[in-house]
Amino acid sequence: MKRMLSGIKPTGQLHLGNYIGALRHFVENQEDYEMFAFIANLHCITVMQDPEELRNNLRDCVALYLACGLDPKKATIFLQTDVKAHAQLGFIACCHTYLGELNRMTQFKDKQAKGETNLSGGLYTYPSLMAADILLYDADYVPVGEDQKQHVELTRDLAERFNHRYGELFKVPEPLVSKVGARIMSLSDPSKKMSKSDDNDKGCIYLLDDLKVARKKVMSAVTDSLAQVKYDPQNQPGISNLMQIYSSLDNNRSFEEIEKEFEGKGYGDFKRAVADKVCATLEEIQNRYHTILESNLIEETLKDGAHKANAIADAKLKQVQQAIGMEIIQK
Ligand code: AQP
Repeated sequence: MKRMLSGIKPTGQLHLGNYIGALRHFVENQEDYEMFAFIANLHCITVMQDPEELRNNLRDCVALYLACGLDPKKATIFLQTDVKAHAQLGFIACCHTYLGELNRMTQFKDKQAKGETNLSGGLYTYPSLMAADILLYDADYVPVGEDQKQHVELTRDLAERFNHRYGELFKVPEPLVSKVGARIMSLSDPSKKMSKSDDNDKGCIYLLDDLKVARKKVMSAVTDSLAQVKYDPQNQPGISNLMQIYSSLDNNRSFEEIEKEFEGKGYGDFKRAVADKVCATLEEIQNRYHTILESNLIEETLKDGAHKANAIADAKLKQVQQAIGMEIIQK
């Protein structure tokens, strides 16, 4: 069975972009692949976190993985820090990454360009850690949103570099980026990605948003004055973004079908239909989330997941350290 790995960093509350671009694919893929889904709690401290908030976000992130449909019997769900090999291989990967490569990573460049100050060394080198996350498990595929594709490409380069220098060590993974929903945009500014760290809350629908609040965010989403429901990201970015959301939450219905459904209707009708779909999805997830919080499924899932992940990651780390010549005694 082919192996797949992906993670989400709990830098805030998970949002609809995380669900559409990543989580729903984890859930679909757990049926056909050996799925590893982790919570990237090392990556999330690359930007300053409030400890209390982080603890809550971590718990919510695991609960939401489960509430969205990840099944601990089918997928290995674990916390990154419960598997120490991530940090260890992360450092080794960092030592094999060129500064030029890190300088080209757009996520860091974007934050720099926005004039953000006090950016950490961890944020700069995080693509190397992400490469280690993937390579430890010899993942065949990595389902990601569009923004993370560049990091998977760096991972491929690093895998090939290691294999060339030390002999066959790693599988070269493929990024899996879905055609629809790989980049859900902010509802209040469709030129920007929907993001946990967006200062403007109105643009981002959180999976745990109150349903009335979520509905209001959709109803006040920025559109245009062309008065036609048409998929045209260039000229109608707001409407096209809502169409991506609508299609993703309705079995990936084609844009042509959606255009036909709303031919001659106003934006109000279309937004109401999108809001209905969003609220139905959120309601289902939230109901399961509350049940999960009252059980001990979170603890059980993480314990079991860490056990399974450690067995694979430790063996791979040992193999790498031996190949590099970092160990004296061959255990
Ligand atoms: N807007 C999005 N549309 C589609 N996919 C998205 N993803 C994130 N935002 C969108 C995908 O979700 C997975 C987990 O991402 P992450 O939380 O680890 O990191 P991120 O991409 O940096 O997400 P945010 O929300 O923008 O976080 P902050 O604000 O902390 O930087 C990835 O597969 C990602 O592609």
